[in-house]
Amino acid sequence: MRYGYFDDENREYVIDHVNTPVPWTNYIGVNDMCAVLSQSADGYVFYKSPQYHRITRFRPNAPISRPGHYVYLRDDDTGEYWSISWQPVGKDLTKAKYECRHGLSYSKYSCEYNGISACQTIFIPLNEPVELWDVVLKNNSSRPRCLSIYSYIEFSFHQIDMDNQNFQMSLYASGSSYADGIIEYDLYYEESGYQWFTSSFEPDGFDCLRDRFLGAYRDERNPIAVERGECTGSFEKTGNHCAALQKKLVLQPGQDIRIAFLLGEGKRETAAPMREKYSDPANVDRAFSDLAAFWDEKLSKLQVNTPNQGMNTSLNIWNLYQAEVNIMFSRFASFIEVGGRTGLGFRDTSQDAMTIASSNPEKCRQRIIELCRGLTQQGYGLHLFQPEWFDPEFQGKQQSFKSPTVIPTPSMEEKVHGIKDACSDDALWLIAAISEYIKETGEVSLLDEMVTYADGGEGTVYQHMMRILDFSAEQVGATGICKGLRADWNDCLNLGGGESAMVSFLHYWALQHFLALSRFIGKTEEVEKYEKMAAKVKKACNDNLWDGEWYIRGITGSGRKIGTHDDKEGKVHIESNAWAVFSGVADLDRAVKAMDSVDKYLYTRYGLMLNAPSYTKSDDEIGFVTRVYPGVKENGSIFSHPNPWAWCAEAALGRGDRAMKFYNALLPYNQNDKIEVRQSEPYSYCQFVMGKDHTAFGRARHPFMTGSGGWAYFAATRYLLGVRPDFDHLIVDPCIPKDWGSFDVTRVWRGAVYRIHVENPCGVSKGVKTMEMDGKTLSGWIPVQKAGTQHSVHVVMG
Ligand code: IFM
Repeated sequence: MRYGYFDDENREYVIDHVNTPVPWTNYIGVNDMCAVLSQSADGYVFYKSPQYHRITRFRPNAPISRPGHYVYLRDDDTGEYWSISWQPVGKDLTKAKYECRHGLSYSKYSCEYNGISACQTIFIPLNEPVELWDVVLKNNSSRPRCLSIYSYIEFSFHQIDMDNQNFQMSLYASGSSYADGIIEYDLYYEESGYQWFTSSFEPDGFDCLRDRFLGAYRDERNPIAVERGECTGSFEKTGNHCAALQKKLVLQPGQDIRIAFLLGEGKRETAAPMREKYSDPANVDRAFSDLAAFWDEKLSKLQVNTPNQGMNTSLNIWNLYQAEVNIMFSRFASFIEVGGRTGLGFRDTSQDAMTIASSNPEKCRQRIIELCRGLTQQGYGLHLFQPEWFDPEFQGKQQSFKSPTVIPTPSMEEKVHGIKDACSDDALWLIAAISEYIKETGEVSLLDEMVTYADGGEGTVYQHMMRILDFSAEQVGATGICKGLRADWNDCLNLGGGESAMVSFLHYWALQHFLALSRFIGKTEEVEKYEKMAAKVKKACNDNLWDGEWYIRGITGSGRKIGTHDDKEGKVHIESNAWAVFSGVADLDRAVKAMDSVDKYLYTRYGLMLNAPSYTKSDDEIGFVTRVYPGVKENGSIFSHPNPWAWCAEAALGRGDRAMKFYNALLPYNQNDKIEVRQSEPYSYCQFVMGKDHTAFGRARHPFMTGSGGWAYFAATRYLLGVRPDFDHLIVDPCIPKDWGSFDVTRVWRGAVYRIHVENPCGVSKGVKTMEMDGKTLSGWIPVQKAGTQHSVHVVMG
């Protein structure tokens, strides 16, 4: 069963059955302001921080997602009313036609009902903190129609804790007012606690008080003001506030009208110029096309054309979009993560940064510096921190968007908790992010940039990298394998003083990145030192972690191996095996066996399970994972994020058919017509899909806010299609299914465009026989070309 389809030409996902099993969301905004909105326009918007500066309210975890950013229409001749998005009025879908198009940073809601067609496009211009609703109404009937149109949003207390738990002050410190077509909302105790709402028309009515607009014992489904056809003109100091503006219209047969609504950050003085600007539809169109150009630029860095249509749509549009949304809005704004946290998760941000190096090098660099500042002198990263804590620009200042009365500046002890808080993998990911950034941009000088440590002192970026590698070398258990500490990548595997196989493999991978970089810049002393470290890590791994057919997952504090052939539960794990192979620790024989075991024990038609069989008995030596229901999240679900690690491992083995089998199983696109099982958005990877040990096997949960989109993009483009930059050349080394005859990749790298056509006449998975650029033979790779130039590359596999 399907609820929509991919419209690649418009780069939209079209939901033509809007009653999806769960809300299907989109992210609006690319800068400081961001709205998370569903296919029914339910959702919320925040400015900079979903935790401290929420603008509109959202009632989380409710049976129906409410409220949202709604437009109501009323037939003033009959009194009948509906909304442009299907919800909140929720008209009978057999009588009204609804559609939602989720595009790149905008959503378009449309309906046809009762002879009136209406469309509401919501977007946020590139550099202005204002949410625009571009509304078009048309009378398709043969008689003049008297209509009323109403906007509706509900304002939120800015701090999410106050909004959800304690209203005893906020409720009496929030106020609204109306003047000259502009509603202003304020939080009296905040210096900069203002928002406004306005429209391109002179309103015929308004309400600023939620309860006056909705009416007692009613909700967004049936507001009394809409039912009666008159707003009440309410506003007040104290209470719950909304922005309802009403306009009465007469539309002649065939006539249409275009209206703008605007929700903005700041005092009412900032509203008037915005109102004037966006009352001109040409400016609305310009802002919308600027947004499209912003995405054109990003997506154009890499476009593919392969025999796998799902892969094309996903890589060309949705995976990169998901990765960019993650890097923009961290992981804390969705319908699941409802803004309860702000800040950077060290490991997540490092990986996110790595995966968008090609489309967003500036952001990647910014994150690298922020993460370096979040690294301690000892070499571990702060698991969760606010970049502002360590940003010289913010020193001694409150974040301007926070309430000065409530958020204290944290002390050093509050910021840096010591090693007890450290996760064993966090900082290792940063090494790869730095290396990929330099490969992408060629900016080797980044390594010499001085950056502070979180707990004082400073060093170059290169020195930060060495501290990270040294920390992992020091923090080892009796066997020489890295300690698990609070957790490794798997938050629920809490091995403490025990050892994590995955982290030692990761350490080896990070060392390979560092060594390649050090060789490139001629740091012989460091090369010598870290080559020795790498050899030691490799030996420790191969001496201690091999179980005969696969690699174990770790060793508990009491010395018990987990993930062995003797285990009845948690026998095989994806992380250790994929990383043993992808990192280069495993020799060919072991690598083949390990990945065959992954296929044998973990493969399902919806992707690879994280571990199998799931744990059913609690065991605190292993960690919280054993207290999670079988088949759910970290306990035996199809956790999306590590799946691409297995594709990379298969690519390293040259097994393109197996890699593509894994890839296709997880691909959300391939579940577009299985929504009765998947339930969630088919245009976004979800954090996890219920595993075989759960009754809801195949049900996906937690869209967008997961590193899976970024990793899928990174793995598929760089290791399956095989186009990846090195420090001074571009590599083309595909690993594809044998039945692919050819494919194309257009890659922009360091300002030059490479149109790469790969042919596979002999039906192989791996191996490049010849490579030519602009008619000249190349010796295995593509040297850097001048920025601004265009090149045709012809690759023959065999
Ligand atoms: O690796 C973590 C991530 O940091 C947060 N979400 C869950 C993942 C696996 O535990």
